[in-house]
This record gives sequence, structure tokens and C-alpha cells, in this order.
Amino acid sequence: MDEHQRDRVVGALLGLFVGDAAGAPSEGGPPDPGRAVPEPAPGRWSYTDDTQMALALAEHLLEADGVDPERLARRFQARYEPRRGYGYGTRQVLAAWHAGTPVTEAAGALFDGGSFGNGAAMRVAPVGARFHGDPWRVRAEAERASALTHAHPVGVDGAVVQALAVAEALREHRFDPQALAGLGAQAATDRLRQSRRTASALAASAPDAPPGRVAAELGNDSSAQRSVPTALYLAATAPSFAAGVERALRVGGDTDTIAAMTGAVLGAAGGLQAIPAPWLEALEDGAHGRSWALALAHRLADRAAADPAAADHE
Ligand code: F2R
Ligand code: MG
Ligand code: MG
Repeated sequence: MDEHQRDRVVGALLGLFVGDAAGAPSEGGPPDPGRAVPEPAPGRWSYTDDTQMALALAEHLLEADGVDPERLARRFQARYEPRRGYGYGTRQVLAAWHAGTPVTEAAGALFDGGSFGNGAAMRVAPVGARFHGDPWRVRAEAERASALTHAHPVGVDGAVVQALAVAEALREHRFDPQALAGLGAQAATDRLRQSRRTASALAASAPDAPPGRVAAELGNDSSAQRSVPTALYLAATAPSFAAGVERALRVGGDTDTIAAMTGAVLGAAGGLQAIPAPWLEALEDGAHGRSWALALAHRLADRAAADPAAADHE
């Protein structure tokens, strides 16, 4: 793995962080073609559950060779800060673990068949970055990392597709409409296959569709099937990292999460250098802020570089 690929591992993680922090203030708002990225005052962009869980997952991938559900659950618990705005289902799972429910049993008790929320997809980029040389491994590890909180097949499928998109962007140094179309065969559920097909068709016919149309046709809510394809459409059609994240904010709804997923794919394609420097400077930098994320990302790149499968893709 060369220096450029290492930079793209770092870009995937920091791209997620930047997208989440830039999108957090507008989460829940309507589509708005005039919405701008917040003023990038140094240290002022706070992250939410998307980044907190992604950093916990990255930490876990450095302590274990692959996803170990018991240890990953303990990482999520150790890093949990309620003020970061976690989804209802994930909060229930964390409470059940705290009460002593076995870690692999809590998620199945939610929503009559498990959650299809986007909480597994929003945090999964470190898996795609770490195992990018081996798509089969990406799939298997993403499934294990997701099922802990999201037992519904669509919740897991959204995370698998998002992780594969990050891995592909990192390997190929781009993520375009052709790559989006190619991901279709990777979706395991009818719901994700269909919504990904709609995203692919929109990327081909209207790569610059207005935010209201993107929200109406692809979705902007916190379900996996109505947010992962939206993020991938935006990543596949964006002329730059900045434009992709700004468009994600304009789509409205679950803006922190859609921008986090768009940012992870665009960061994986373009590396850290593709992210505007003032946006990186704007990230909060407390105990587990920007410096911590950068250090983790570099260590993740070291791990990925030591993987024989990564060498096959240089
Ligand atoms: N929670 C939020 N945002 C609201 C609060 C933010 C506010 N600014 C604050 O400061 O407090 N955002 C985060 O939640 C999303 C990820 O959600 P996750 O972790 O997947 O949670 P959950 O609850 O499992 O799923 C989300 C919703 O989807 C619906 N749903 C899921 N499965 C369902 C099923 N089987 N049947 C019916 N509905 C289902 C529910 O409405 C869930 O609550 C991200 O946006 C993250 O940023
Ligand atoms: Mg969030
Ligand atoms: Mg969100």
C-alpha cells in the first residue's frame, strides 16, 4: 500500500467526521437549495453519535484482528455520551447491555424484528478502510459490526453496501456512477437493491438533481434504505468533497448522517487532501476529537498496509 492509499484511509475516517459535524446543525430540517456549510470557526464543529461510534469501531479494529462482538459492545459503551444524539433503538440496545442482556441478544428485541435504521451504516467506514483489499472480508466484518445494534436485514445491508463503497473508492481512487451501478449486485435485500437501482438511475439521468427531488426520490430519513442510496448518489455525482457534503446538507432530513456517509466515500476516494483545510481545522479537538481521530486513522492505515490483500490492489 503506497502513501496515497494510506492518505485515503485517513480521508475516509476524517471525511466521515467532517460530514457529521458539518451536517449536525441542520439535522431534521427540510430540503433547502440555499443551505450552506456552517462557518468553519476553528474547533467549533461538534460531532454526534455517527463519529463517536465510528471512532469506537476504529479503536476496536486496532485492538482485535476482526470484529469481536463482545469487545466491540464494550467499546461502544465506554465511549457513549448521551449528549451526542443517539438514535432511539441504539439507546435501547446500550441500556439493555448495561442491564446485563448478552451483547448479541439485545438488538433482536427492538421494533419487531430489529432496527433498519442507518446507525450501522453511518459508523461502518473504518471497516471498509481497514479491509479494503478484500471485499469478502469487508462484507463479513461489516455484518458482524452491524448486527450488534441492527438486527433487521435492511439495517445490516445498508452498512454492508456503505462499507463496500468506501473500500471501492479507496482502492480505485474514485467513486463514480459506474461504481454505484456496480454495487447493485452486492445488496442482499430487495429493499436496498431497489433503492440503490433508483439512485443509480438518477445518477445517470440527473447527476445534479435539486435537493427536493433527491429527498423525494431517494429519501432523507434515518432508515438505511432511504439514506444510504442518497449518500452514494451524492458521492458518485459530486465534483469535489466540498460540493458533495454541501449537497448532503441541502437534501435536509438526516443531514449529519447522509453527509457523514457521503464524506466517508469522498474522503476514501480523494484522501485527506481533498477535504478543505478550514473544515478540518473546524473540528472539535477535545479528548476524542480531531487529533484523536487523525491518530486513529493513521494507525488504521498502518494495519491496512500490513494486510497482504491490500498489496494486491496497489
Ligand atoms: N437520533 C438522531 N437524531 C435525533 C436527535 C438529534 C438531536 N439533535 C439531539 O441532539 O438529540 N440521530 C442519530 O440517529 C440516527 C441513527 O439511528 P439508529 O442508531 O439506527 O437508531 P434506530 O432508532 O435503531 O433507527 C432510527 C429510526 O428508524 C426507524 N426504524 C428503524 N427500524 C424500524 C423498524 N423495524 N420499524 C419501524 N421503524 C423503524 C425508527 O423511527 C428509529 O428510531 C442517525 O441519524 C444518527 O445521527
Ligand atoms: Mg448523528
Ligand atoms: Mg443523523
